[in-house]
Amino acid sequence: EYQYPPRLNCVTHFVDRWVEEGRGDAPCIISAEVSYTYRELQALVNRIANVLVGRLGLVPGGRVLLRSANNPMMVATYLAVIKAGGIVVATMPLLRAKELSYPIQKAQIALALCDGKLSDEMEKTRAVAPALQKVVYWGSGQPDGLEALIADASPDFKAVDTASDDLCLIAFTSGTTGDPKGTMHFHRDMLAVCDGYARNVLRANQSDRFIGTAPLAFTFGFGGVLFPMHIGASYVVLEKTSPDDLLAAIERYKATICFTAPTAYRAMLAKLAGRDISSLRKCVSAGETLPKPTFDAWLKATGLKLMDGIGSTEMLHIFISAVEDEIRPGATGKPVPGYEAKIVDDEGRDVPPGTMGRLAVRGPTGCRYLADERQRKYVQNGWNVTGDTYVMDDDGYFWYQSRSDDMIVSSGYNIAGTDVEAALLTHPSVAECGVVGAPDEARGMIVKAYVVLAPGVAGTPALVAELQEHVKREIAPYKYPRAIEFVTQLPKTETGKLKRFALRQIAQA
Ligand code: 3SK
Repeated sequence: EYQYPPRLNCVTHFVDRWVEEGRGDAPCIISAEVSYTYRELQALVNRIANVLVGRLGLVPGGRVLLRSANNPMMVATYLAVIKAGGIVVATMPLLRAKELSYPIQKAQIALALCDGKLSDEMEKTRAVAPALQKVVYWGSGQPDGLEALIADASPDFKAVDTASDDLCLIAFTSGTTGDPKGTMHFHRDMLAVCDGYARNVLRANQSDRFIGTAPLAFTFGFGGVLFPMHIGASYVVLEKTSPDDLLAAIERYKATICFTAPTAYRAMLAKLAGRDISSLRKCVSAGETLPKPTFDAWLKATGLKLMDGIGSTEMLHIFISAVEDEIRPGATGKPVPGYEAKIVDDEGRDVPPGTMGRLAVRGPTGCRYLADERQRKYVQNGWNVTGDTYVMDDDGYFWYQSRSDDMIVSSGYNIAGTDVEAALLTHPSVAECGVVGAPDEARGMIVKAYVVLAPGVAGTPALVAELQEHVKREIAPYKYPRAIEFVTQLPKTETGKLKRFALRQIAQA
């Protein structure tokens, strides 16, 4: 396992091989608008790859920004960039120009492929990200749009001969402290997460139909696409991902394996009446911690045991997981075969079972940051030190305790409190603020802001709404503070720094 040929372009494995092996006419990508067999997806990927290389000047190792909601073209462009020897930098569709400019400048991205629906923010981004030279839109109907460019491109394209340890993806973290980190992944990593998690833990088969709601720009989301393609199964792409949309799609497409966050399982539970989701046979829960009551309620309603898992952008996908026949409700599970996990103290020393500490992991993927001094802090002796506090019990099960850093995990989204603080501080009524996570039954956590107002400003409900709208305009709307409390002062250290820990305790009280 985890032994790959020295020359490998992973897309040949996920797409071309099925056409060569006689599964070309099997369904691959299914959506409400358009569906593709493996052969059709291969032709589309090849056309885009031809345009990337022949008309847009992509050279091996060139980085391409992808920006889209979840749709079949997002999947096709992702695979085409990699097949053409390029490196994907996929970004969350809701990010604003300010947030998009960082990965563009850091990874020196000259070319972007973008869903036309997101053109407004993309155009604004050009003004603040000088590295970006060209943007090609799809779904725009423009004469120089992607569909026009691929119309006369050949459906044949020989995958660029990459090494298995050539980069194919730079996935940016949400950035708790300071700037987001670019995590680097190789062609072989894309196969390793399939050989590790999907083959050993998920154990899907070719008749499985996967479905999920995580953004494909998030590696949790794109894993859901790779896993079926690894075995020649199919994936239902959902552009609209509300609980109602997910339930309707499971029912309509008879999905068998669902990947989503606990928040979505809880929301679906409230809407199950009259729905037939009996096609489901496996449900994976990740992106945030899975509380035991959610596990119990899903089991009662559907007869299915949620398979909890923790992954990270650094490690590409899930590295600790529950395994169906060995599930301990409330525990995340045990390391995926090929991965090792342990608990360390603040100095990086191993601690005995039963002791709380930071979760550290190593395995066939992960641990490489793009030109980042923080590599030293987060990767110690080959172990990736995560931002999660865990306990390992005597039987080797890992139990989540809390985040060790300032990340707020809300409905599966990772939100850095510092991002929200920076956005609030651009409003003239805000003198000071501190943003932390507050417990919430539906979302696990919500973003809560404590705001000290500028002199003479009154803290009214109208101002709460105004500040929330302001944040939504400044940064990705999902980061807005769902709760805002006006305070006269914030807890501070002697040197005047915000005591985030104290604020977190107040929010949790
Ligand atoms: O647990 C997570 O949040 C995660 C992050 C990245 C990739 C996969 C997963 C499950």
